[in-house]
Amino acid sequence: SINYDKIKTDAAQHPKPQDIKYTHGTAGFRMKADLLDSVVYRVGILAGLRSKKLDGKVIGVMITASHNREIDNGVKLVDPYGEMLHQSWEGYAAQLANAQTEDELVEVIKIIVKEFDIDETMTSKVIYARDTRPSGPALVMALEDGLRSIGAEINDFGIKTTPQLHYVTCCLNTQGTEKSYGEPTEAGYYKKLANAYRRAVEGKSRPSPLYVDSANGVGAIKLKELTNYIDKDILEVIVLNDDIKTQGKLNHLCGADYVKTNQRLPLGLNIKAGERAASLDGDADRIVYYFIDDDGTFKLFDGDKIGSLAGSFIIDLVKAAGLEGINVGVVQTAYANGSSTHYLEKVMKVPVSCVPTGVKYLHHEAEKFDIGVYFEANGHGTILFSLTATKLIRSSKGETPEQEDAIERLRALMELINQTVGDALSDLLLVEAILANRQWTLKRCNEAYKDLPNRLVKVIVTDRHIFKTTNAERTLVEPAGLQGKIDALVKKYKDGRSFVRPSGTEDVVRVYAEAATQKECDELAYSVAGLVY
Ligand code: NG1
Ligand code: ZN
Repeated sequence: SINYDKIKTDAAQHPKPQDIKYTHGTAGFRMKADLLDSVVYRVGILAGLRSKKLDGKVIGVMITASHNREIDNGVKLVDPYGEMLHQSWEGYAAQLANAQTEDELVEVIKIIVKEFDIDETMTSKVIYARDTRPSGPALVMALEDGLRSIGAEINDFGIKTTPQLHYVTCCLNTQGTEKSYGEPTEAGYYKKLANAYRRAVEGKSRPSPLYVDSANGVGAIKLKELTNYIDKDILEVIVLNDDIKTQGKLNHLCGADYVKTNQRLPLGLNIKAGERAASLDGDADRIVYYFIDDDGTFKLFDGDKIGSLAGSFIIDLVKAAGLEGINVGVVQTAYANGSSTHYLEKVMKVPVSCVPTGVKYLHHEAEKFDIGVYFEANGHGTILFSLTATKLIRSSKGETPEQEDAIERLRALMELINQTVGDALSDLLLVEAILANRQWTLKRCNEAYKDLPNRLVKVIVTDRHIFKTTNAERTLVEPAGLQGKIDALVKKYKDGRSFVRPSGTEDVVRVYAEAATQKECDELAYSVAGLVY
């Protein structure tokens, strides 16, 4: 059972700094790395408790700050099938992190044990990984101390992408069941994706080379590893921004977030007209594509575009397979470009739902469809196949060679897509597979719809917690009266849309605006920001 004296002694080695209030946001805990030691130690304890509660199922812990600065870091828990930590535990995670003394910490642990009726004698198993940040190794040591304090079995998965950790966690917990997700190793991950890719593009000619900006992060090494499993005749990837050694380079003027926010090429990548490239983020769970148009302009193909491309491809395959009974839906957040929503609903006739920001909301909503496609505009997303759809696709036999071919492509896509979480490497293969199947250039894909000009601005406020939203974050309920003022501004602009919400990962309020022209959209964004400030 739990040794509370040991916890008190161990915890004293990882004291909580005074005067800091930790918040558990959409991505777990995230802040400057030098403030995270006590938090990560305690997350180790939390992971052990969570595993005990779930009868010894394996819990994942990822140490990363994704697209944020190199000096930041973060920690998040992964539930047994790759989902984010269950919501009912988030409040306790924050309480654990904020317990000031060792005695208070033990009190919170006892509350958690009682609240969730945890069997203290149950074994607990935890697997963890980290990205390439220099602060990673020290934080892993703090995590291991926490895991030892609670007596968990530990499994160091090393330097990995976030989605690789989600994959392996899910594999470990589904081994030998009907939901078995794959071989629980890094090599198993590459083999699964590579085989699926080969099947998905069978008989199709290879797309032109893809340049990849890997943000000088973990994605660089893992993408190179993945391409070693794939024949050069079917995929040619040129990995750039792969310097994970030089300090200060991670996400600096490059990576998916930089490209999406600034709508320009990253440093270190000079593509020419007609060429296409993609950028990963610091833990390789986001990807955005782009190309240079014939007139030399930069064209972004972001998460909305990828989601729409994937959604329409899957719908066509389902039809071609004669499996119309399978319903396909798309899930977006308020940040989805208005044109993408219009295209999906009005042109593709697909049901589209809008949910609050955060993977857990998107994921849960996508589970309501037989095939649920979800992508955030920033490039984080995946596609979920329900158990019913999976079984149907696996067992169906086409009546014609065309039907059989479509069914086989769907089977390959089910394997290709990392269904545990958005995965830049898996999504990269998905986009490449669609390009090969359609025999389209990215420019051709981009013609499906034209993005409305948009602007996202950060506003630093004294207290972002006073901003409360409803209607999937599109409407402010507090501070009272503010929404009315925003509405009045929006009304002045053709195709105008704007909303304000507090960030779940940074100490800022975000303002988003869209309008018919970039000038009007910027004007709208900055006047709404003026109201918030
Ligand atoms: P916040 O900081 O809550 O806006 C950001 C992203 C989310 C998601 C999370 C988790 C935007 C506008 N927001 O959330 O989409 O990716 O980080 O990393 O991009
Ligand atoms: Zn990320």
